[in-house]
Amino acid sequence: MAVSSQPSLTLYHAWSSSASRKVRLCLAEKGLAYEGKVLSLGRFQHHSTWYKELNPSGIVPCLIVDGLALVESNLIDEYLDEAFPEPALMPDDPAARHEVRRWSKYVDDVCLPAVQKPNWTRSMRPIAKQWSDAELEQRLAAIPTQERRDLWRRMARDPFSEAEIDAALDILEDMTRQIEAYLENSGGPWLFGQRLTLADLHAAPYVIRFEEERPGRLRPLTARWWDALKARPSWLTAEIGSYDDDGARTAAEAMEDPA
Ligand SMILES: N[C@@H](CCC(=O)N[C@@H](CS)C(=O)NCC(=O)O)C(=O)O
Repeated sequence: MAVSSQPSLTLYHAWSSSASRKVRLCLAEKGLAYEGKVLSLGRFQHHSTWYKELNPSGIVPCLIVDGLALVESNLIDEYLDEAFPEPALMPDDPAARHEVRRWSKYVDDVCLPAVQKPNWTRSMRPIAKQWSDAELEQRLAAIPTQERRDLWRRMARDPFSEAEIDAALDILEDMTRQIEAYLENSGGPWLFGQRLTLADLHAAPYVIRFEEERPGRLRPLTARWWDALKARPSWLTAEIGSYDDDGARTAAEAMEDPA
């Protein structure tokens, strides 16, 4: 529930973006009200000049707190946990806090690049393959990093092979094995025991995509954890939809570029 002293929060996000979903889940668990602004990655809104003034990396999400732009989903969620301490989404023990941060970094460093392969093949490839060479070069010039320019170039001209997508899904499967080990170790119901933490929320967007791509493969403790996560009110509030539905939704709801 929003309290009257709450600063104004505006989230620039994309419905199907895993990093955006992490922040929407955290906002929902904290019961924070915010204004959501949906960006269309297919329309390149995140690479427009006005958006790069908010987030120079040209990626989503970006949370504006009383005019200050916060970027990087892990860091945004840690900010939210510090600024709005109830309910706490980090463990009390410093070693466990370190481990949550390590997990969040692993998810961002390893699982995000992996999930992009099936995701972008589904959503961005149909758009990017239609660009002429001139249009492609013009779009690439607006992208701040070589890594992302490479990704968009691949979507336009050299799509991921089935073997590459399969290898990416293997990486996500390995993540689910690690989740099982955490649950065995902590005794559940959450990765770090009795308290739901950012570790659970940060894994969720990658588990949903793994489940969509390779259904029915979660191990027993992970399957129970997954059901419990999806049963939380935050799942509905954060509007975590199916990947394909999110695409249609974006087309209908993406914001207008500011004049
Ligand atoms: N480390 C960043 C990753 C953000 C990120 O890569 N977002 C993706 C969507 S999940 C994006 O905006 N991609 C657009 C692009 O690369 O053009 C975070 O966690 O915020």
